[in-house]
Amino acid sequence: MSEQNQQQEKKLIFSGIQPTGTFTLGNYIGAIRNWAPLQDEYRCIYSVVDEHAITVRIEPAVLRRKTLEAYAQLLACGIDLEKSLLFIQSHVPTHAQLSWVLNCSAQFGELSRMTQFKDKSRKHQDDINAGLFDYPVLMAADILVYNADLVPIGADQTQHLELARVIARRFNSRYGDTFTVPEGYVPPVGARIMSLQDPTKKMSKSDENPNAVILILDDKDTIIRKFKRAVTDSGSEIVFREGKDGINNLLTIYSAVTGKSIEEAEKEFDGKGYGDFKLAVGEVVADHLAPVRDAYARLVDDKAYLKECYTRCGAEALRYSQRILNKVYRKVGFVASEIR
Ligand code: ATP
Ligand code: LTN
Repeated sequence: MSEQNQQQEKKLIFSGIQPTGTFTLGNYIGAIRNWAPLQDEYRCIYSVVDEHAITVRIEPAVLRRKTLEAYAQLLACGIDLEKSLLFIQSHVPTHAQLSWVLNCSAQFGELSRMTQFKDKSRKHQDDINAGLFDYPVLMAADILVYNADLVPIGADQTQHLELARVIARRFNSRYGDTFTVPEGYVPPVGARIMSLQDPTKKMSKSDENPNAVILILDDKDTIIRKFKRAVTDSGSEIVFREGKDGINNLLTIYSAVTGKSIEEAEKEFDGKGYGDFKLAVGEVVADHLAPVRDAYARLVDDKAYLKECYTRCGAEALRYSQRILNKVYRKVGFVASEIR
């Protein structure tokens, strides 16, 4: 089989991440680090979704800076542009164009039931804008405009993916077979990394307490200090058990980073104290993230290189998605245009 045919035989993956801050160890273990190994088996298309980011208030200068930083962080985490595409969502207008068409296949009731919308409208009561409500339709467009087969997501995004599947099926039954109905791919280990200060809450980049969150660009001393301060319990045993949320979280992190099972980790630390264990987790996390931090430092100031990367990938994503958008426009009955 020719290399090009093999390439076309491969299933297609799409995933996106919002540039709303430096990525956390939770984003990394639950999402980003799973993207790199998929690149050999699948054709992968990844995007920094800046259009999603303006559904909550963000300063224009901050968004611009964070978008470029997010792009550099993803490259530093191993997205390989020889194998995959990585682009900025607003550079590829087909997403927003398809999202308008899909709006007319999405129901008000469905969108009202989305828990992220309910959470975010509670959090931003002074700005419950239509974009916040429509967020999942743009996400559906991101995926369907490439006819992606598989979508790597964290557990919190499964409701949005299910809606994308509903919209795809509804469109197909109304207008004839057009979209692939995508499958979700939730990573088996570390789908939910918890806050170091309140281990009943997920680690989140918008947390106001910096000690609760490990950022992938934190230096070694900072990482070790944050783990030393991690909230645990009044016991002394390093075992994964109900009620030991702090220790469970640290064991999950240790296991996700070293590749050892939880049982192996429990054995390794049998008889040791919490202090030693926290230090060991801090060490392995810092060593694991060091190459990411180094690669990021090399990339982030090379604005010309970043521009060349996102321009090339964006142009290719546009070409690819334009074909699918044209088909959609034909199916819904828009008059063919020579302008596009
Ligand atoms: P924010 O604080 O801005 O809401 P966040 O840190 O919660 O952001 P998102 O940008 O919503 O993260 O998510 C990016 C990706 O990282 C998603 O796929 C999400 O499922 C995953 N993710 C986020 N937090 C965690 C976590 N604590 N554990 C595992 N995966 C996570
Ligand atoms: N909603 C996702 C980000 C996102 C996404 C996508 C993920 C936007 N479009 C398409 C997968 C596929 C989030 O907040 N993590």
